[in-house]
Amino acid sequence: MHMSDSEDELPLSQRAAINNNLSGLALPNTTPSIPVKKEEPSDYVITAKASDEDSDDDMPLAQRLNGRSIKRTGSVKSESDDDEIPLAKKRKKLSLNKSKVKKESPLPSNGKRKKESDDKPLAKRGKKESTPLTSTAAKKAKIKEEQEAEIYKWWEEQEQKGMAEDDTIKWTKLEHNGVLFPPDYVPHGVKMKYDGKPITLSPEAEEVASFYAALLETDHGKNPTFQKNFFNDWLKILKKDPQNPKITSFEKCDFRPIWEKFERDKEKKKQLTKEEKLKIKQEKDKLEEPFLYAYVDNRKEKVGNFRIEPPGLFRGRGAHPKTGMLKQRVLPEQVTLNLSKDAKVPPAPPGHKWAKIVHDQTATWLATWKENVNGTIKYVFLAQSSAWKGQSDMQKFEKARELKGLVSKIRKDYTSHLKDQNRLTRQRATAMYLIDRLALRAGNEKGDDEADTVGCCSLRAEHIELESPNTLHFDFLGKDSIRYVNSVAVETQVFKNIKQFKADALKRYAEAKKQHPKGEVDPLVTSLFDDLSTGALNKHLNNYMKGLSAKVFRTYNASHTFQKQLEKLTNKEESIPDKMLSFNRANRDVAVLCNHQRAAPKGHEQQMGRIQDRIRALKYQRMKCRKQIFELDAKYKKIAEYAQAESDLEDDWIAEHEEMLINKERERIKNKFAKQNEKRKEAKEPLLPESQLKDDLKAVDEMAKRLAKERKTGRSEPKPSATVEKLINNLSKLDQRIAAVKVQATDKEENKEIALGTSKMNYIDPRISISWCKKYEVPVEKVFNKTLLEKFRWAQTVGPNWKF
Ligand SMILES: *[C@@H]1O[C@H](CO)[C@@H](O)[C@H](O)[C@H]1NC(C)=O
Ligand SMILES: *[C@@H]1O[C@H](CO)[C@@H](O)[C@H](O)[C@H]1NC(C)=O
Ligand SMILES: *[C@@H]1O[C@H](CO)[C@@H](O)[C@H](O)[C@H]1NC(C)=O
Ligand SMILES: *[C@@H]1O[C@H](CO)[C@@H](O)[C@H](O)[C@H]1NC(C)=O
Ligand SMILES: CC(=O)N[C@H]1CO[C@H](CO)[C@@H](O)[C@@H]1O
Repeated sequence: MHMSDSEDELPLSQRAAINNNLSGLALPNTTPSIPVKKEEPSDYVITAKASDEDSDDDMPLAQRLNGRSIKRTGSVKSESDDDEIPLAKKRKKLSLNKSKVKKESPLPSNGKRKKESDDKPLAKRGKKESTPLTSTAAKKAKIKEEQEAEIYKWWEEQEQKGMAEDDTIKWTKLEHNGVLFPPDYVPHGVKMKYDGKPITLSPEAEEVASFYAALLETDHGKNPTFQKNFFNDWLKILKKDPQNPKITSFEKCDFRPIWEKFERDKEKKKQLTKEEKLKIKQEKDKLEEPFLYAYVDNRKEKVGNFRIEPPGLFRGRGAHPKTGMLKQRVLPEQVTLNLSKDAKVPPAPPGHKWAKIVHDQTATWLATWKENVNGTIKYVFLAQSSAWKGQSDMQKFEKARELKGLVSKIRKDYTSHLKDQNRLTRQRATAMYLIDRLALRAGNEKGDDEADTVGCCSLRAEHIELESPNTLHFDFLGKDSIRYVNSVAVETQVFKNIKQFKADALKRYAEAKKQHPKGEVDPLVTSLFDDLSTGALNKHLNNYMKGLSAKVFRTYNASHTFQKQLEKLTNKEESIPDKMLSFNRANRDVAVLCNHQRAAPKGHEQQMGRIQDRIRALKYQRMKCRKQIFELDAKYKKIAEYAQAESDLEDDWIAEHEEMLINKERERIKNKFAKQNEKRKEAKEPLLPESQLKDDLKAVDEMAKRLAKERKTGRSEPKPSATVEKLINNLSKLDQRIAAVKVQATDKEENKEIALGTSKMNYIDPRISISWCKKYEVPVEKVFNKTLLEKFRWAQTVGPNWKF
């Protein structure tokens, strides 16, 4: 049971976005803020949006200046206060060599728990020599071992070289096979209707119509913005081929015939046999195989998402103004590959050529292209488990730990600057306070075409209400259009400052209105921090520590809070499910802090219902078990612990449940019979006679009769082999299982509107979780799924007493 996989319940569209992040198809997220990143091809204008979860915080200054800049008013001597900042503390070298790590992970002295696990990487654990291996298990273990031999354990090396962050050389040899393109479109020929009549479309127009038709019954398909954007783009495609019918009205379009075709396809797909499904999967695997790995300095590394996203209609999160627009097919002519000079250039698909082949040794991307809807640059990187990603992750968390040592100085500085004469300094100090205390994003400029989302520097007057004496009420759309609503009591001086900035902003608004009574007023007029740009803020942060950004504050706060909460909540004596509940609660506190909210998953109520059913089914077993004990020894009837009734099992429910059990048993017997005969058929042995099935089913009828009788008598007949001891043993097992499922239910309910994955993946130092697991004897697999285990392999070396 993986309690952590909250993303599984996300609506598909969001899941896709998350997977996208996972795959690394995004800007690198740990690059320092000021220098223009080498990884970003400079000949593109990069929109102030990256698909990676948080890369916005780190938007380099130069890019920011590409966009509109908030007007600086009255910042007379604004740069001078940089001089007041003490030199950034010298960065401590990462010292994660082996001996140090060992020292940090002493085994517990009580000897209670000398597990093989402590210093071994996870992949080596869990393989007990004593376990007899079946031949397939042995094979699997062997493959695993071989794979492990290929893992580059960079964290065990003395010197940390090639950290992904700077513009140093990252590789001398880089080989890979490029990217996998989605298959070409194959027209289905199903005619949609226009004005009630079937129409014939060119393949390209049919393809785009089909994108919409597939979504006909979804919220997207019914969203007017989505419809409008789709329709506009579709008209352009229709005009490309003069043979296409003249279409002018969306209302006259009837996409249902295509939708129905897709529904039929779905049905057919469901009916495929196992073999057919396997064959499809094998074909897909074969197609993907060449792209799975890259070779970096002759080291085999998994590639992240090497698949070019197929064309489709853009969905976007929140009320994205571009929702429904056509995301065009990406052609090889748009894709640039990064390889070493001596590497073989992979052939482009037949009839095509690559946009460019480059040999950028400072870049860690393998391929890049520009997506047409947002104009975002997409990259193919190595997988999360790769050395580059791991190194940049580790560096990110080391940076956050470094901030731990600096934060009191930073706080002291901004606290005194809150009252500075200089307005910019005051604004900056106020923003710093919000970033530090509220874990807000820095926020950057956006083009008009993006959903209206803000971070700290782009807060406007209308986003904060003030309540005396010192409470701020925030309400704005943060990144990915997630609403941030929060009320906080702040320091008096912060309250005063915000009050002043808000009054100034409203005054500017009134003046602008006076000057252009009819025209629309630029919303930026009401910016609270009108003197402060994200770039200037980041520059200021960099004076404390290279690479310090709002994101480092978030990482620091998230990790710090998580560790503190974990320590507070975990109880050594608890069961593992209870410990996991504590873990998830600490994770939840962090997710709330980072505002990682989500809409309750669509199936949540049903899922909760199913869990309740499971609890009831277990209670039913417990009830039967108790009654059987009474049959064997009536004295237990008088012991309160055994005598209690299952209060929430109603008679009607019991009858229904038993009917279900009986039907299930019947199905099971029939299936077993069919399977046995299938096997015999293959082995050319004589088949079992139908009469045997009949006999087997008779036992079920008897079970039904017995249960019906037991319902009347209120007793239950124990198995012939049953003893009181065995039954009591079973009873206590049932108690445990019921408790575990109840904990799971609580966890799920508390998780309903919080996404744990993002903070776990991006903000919480994995070493905290791993040392917690070691300290409290919780298997690491309970807290990290497979992806995260691989991603955080480097963190496995910490011991139970490691501290963030
Ligand atoms: C455009 O940006 C949004 C974020 O606002 C993102 O969710 C989406 O994936 C981007 N679109 C494409 C086609 O990449
Ligand atoms: C983290 O943020 C919270 C506010 O959400 C704040 O109260 C707390 O002081 C911060 N903790 C650290 C360690 O920065
Ligand atoms: C105890 O539980 C196990 C598993 O649920 C079951 O197979 C067994 O028959 C039970 N023992 C008795 C004596 O009923
Ligand atoms: C593992 O968890 C992460 C974050 O919690 C999630 O994004 C990812 O999809 C999960 N992967 C798998 C294979 O379940
Ligand atoms: C897209 C692109 O060409 N990016 C970079 C690739 O590497 C060269 C240097 O080898 C850079 O100049 C490019 O900007």
